[in-house]
Amino acid sequence: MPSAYVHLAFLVAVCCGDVHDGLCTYTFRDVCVRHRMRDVTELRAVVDSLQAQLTLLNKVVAAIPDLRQAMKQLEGKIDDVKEESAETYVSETNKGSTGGAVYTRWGRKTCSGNGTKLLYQGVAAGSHYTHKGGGSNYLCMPRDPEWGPKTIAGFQSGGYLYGAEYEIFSNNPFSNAESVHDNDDVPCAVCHVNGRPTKLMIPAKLTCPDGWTKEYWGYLMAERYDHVGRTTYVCMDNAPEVIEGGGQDKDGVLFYNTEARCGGPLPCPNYVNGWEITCVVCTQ
Ligand SMILES: [Ca+2]
Ligand SMILES: [Ca+2]
Repeated sequence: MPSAYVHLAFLVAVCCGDVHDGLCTYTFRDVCVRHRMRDVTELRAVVDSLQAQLTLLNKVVAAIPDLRQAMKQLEGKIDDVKEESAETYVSETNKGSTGGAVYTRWGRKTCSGNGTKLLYQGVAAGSHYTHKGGGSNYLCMPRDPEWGPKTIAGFQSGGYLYGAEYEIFSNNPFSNAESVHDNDDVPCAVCHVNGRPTKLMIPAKLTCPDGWTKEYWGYLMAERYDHVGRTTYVCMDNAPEVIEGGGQDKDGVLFYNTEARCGGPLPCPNYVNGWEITCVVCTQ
């Protein structure tokens, strides 16, 4: 049996190998032709596949310059993002080290500016409007005072502190005029602004300089012109709140609107006689 297989293998090799046609029978030649036809078909399929791959490869090669350009642009953008990120970090770090600004929002109980935090809510106070001495600034007094270890009962003729009222009987320019009235008591909020270390109050302006953040706007208020006690000017919020139950006429330290007076160096007619001066509080 092994010798028969060897003989058969020999004939197939001769017929298909094109060595000598005389040794081949029709059957073997036919087998070989069919084998070769099948080979040719498979070969064509392989060639077609290779051509398709070659076409694809050519397209990829053709796209390489564009890809390189796109990669360069991408690398540039990555560098920009890295740089921006580093700058932001430095900026935020610096902001953290400066601690931010603190301002009093007169007439309000809360802080509503972007990034602000209420340090405490209180009531406005100061020296009596009939007193010549004492402090001249308005204070924002906490509602729950903490006392020292020793206090002395009675008055010993020191300075006196009084709560504050709106004196707006005849001129109430506020945007919520129906909610705030003459003799109402005045709240205040002390606000911390994170990351914006500088605070600025601009009288007679409603807008802040470029790059600054508006905290609030309002009307410039102080004591009345003919009262013996003077106060600092402060910016009262344009929509002030009141302290509940504080509408009686008790007086104390008072808040009056400040009106423009022409006839002097104030640049009129930009300023108008009798108009209430506005204000804006800005931070950066
Ligand atoms: Ca009053
Ligand atoms: Ca007026």
